[in-house]
Amino acid sequence: MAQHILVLHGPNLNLLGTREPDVYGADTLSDINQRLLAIAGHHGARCSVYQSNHEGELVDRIQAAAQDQTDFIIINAAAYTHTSVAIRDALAAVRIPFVEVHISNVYSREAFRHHSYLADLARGVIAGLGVYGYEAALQYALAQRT
Ligand code: CA2
Repeated sequence: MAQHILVLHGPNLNLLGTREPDVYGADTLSDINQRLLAIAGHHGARCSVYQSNHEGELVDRIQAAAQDQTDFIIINAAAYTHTSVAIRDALAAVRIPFVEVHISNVYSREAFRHHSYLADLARGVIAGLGVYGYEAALQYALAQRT
């Protein structure tokens, strides 16, 4: 069966391309998603994308991933990265390998962005490469196919 990759975007990432382009770049979330879907399709993989501003909805989508044959998760939990035990617990519960992505270099920003509730469970963390970080994570996920 084809590999199934889920890309999760957390709160406010629906605003990408409309505000703070100096921090987050000019691409919209739709631009990013379209590129990821095209790359995955080119490799014969299935890719789903999901954005929510609500913690519980992200938890629900992670739980659903355990039922829909998702093999790999790429997650930018945005601000929930730094606050959410619930998203951490959901990722730990489903035991699906994941990469954590941040568009900005969180380590060059405020101290409260330096801690992640997800990072120690992740296969890896990509931060500061702009929206290219999503594509790098996708290439990694595609390379995991057995
Ligand atoms: O750098 C990242 O990708 C972040 O996950 C983005 C989060 C921030 O809380 C994390 O510390 C780092 C914020 C996402 C907000 O997205 C916006 C996009 C455009 C305009 C305003 C906010």
